Amino acid sequence: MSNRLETTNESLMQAYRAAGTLRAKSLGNRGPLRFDPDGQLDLEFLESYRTHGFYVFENVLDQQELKELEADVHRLQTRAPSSPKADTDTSGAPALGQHLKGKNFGWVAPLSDPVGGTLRNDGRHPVKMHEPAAPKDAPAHVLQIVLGSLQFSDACLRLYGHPQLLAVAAAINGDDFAPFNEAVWIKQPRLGGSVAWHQDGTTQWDRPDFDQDTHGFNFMAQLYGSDADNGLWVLPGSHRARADIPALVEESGSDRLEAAVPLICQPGDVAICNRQAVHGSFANTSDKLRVTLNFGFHRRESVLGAQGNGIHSQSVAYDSARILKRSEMIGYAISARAQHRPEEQSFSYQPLASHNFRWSENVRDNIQDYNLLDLGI
Ligand SMILES: O=C(O)CCC(=O)C(=O)O
Repeated sequence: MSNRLETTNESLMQAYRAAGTLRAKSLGNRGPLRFDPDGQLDLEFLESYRTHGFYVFENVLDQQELKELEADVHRLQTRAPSSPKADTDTSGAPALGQHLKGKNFGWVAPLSDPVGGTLRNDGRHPVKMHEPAAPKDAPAHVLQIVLGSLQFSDACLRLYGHPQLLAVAAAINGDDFAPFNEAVWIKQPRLGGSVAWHQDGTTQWDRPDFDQDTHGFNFMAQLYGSDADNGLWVLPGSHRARADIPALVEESGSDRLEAAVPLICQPGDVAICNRQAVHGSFANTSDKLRVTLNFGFHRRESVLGAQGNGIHSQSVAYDSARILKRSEMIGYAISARAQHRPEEQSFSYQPLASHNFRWSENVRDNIQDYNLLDLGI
């Protein structure tokens, strides 16, 4: 693309970011997690979440938790393979996860969109995003996603056992909620690629009992915050039905979907985003790093008996044994958190009420490749 076109695109993006930020701030779908004196979650957020398809819980993670997550994400980046095909890290030591079956590290060419407009992931990213020119000195690839993150980071494992967030999962998906998957998204400053507009759910749209919560939701915890420059964008209210993304792009005249808004978060805020909402992120041309810790949950009835989508794990029909096995990670996470934060009231996860999953160094090997059992629908 010529320099002149690139400059025009960037100035259109600047206007879009400014307008999107104003729209995002006007939605009012944000606030702290509130509990009554008996420890019951205040459900007032639900109406706003169900209207817009996403909600930002402010100030959920304290400084200590953020520091621990930051240290682990830093270690993940330095211990990851040094490039997509490498089996050593940047220091030449065997890279993290080499012995695993799962392919957990995802790469992207700087500022590119490798998935949009292709048939990858069941074709759920139908339109390619604009790809700004990469800086001349950019590396060939940058790390964009780490999957199965709970086996690589104890801080991520403990975050997964966060009692207040698990209470939110129960409020949305029922006490017997089931896992989806976990990932660390890393949007490198001036290099991070796009994630083309998509709805996550692929398999359950035609269920007779389909509703706005059928494909579950993701928590998106922000390490450094996020905004219109580097954040995820969501099309408010788009979670109620399957969207025609090519038509939306055509109506908008570009990948700058009209009416979409960015997730505006401070460090320690945790958003919830419906997996049916149209969402995506632009290439990160800003100077700001974004790290999002994703972990999602489903209704049990959405996954029980469902055929896996084959995107996150092998496509098989999910039975209750499979769901229980994958849910063990919730048990380990609750235990890991309780040991680290003994002053906190732990979450009691109903499906494991008669089990005792105790986290210790001795069980670390048990969670290797746990994400081969991700529940993707
Ligand atoms: O955080 C991002 O940029 C992309 C996240 C996303 O698309 C997802 O979680 O489905």
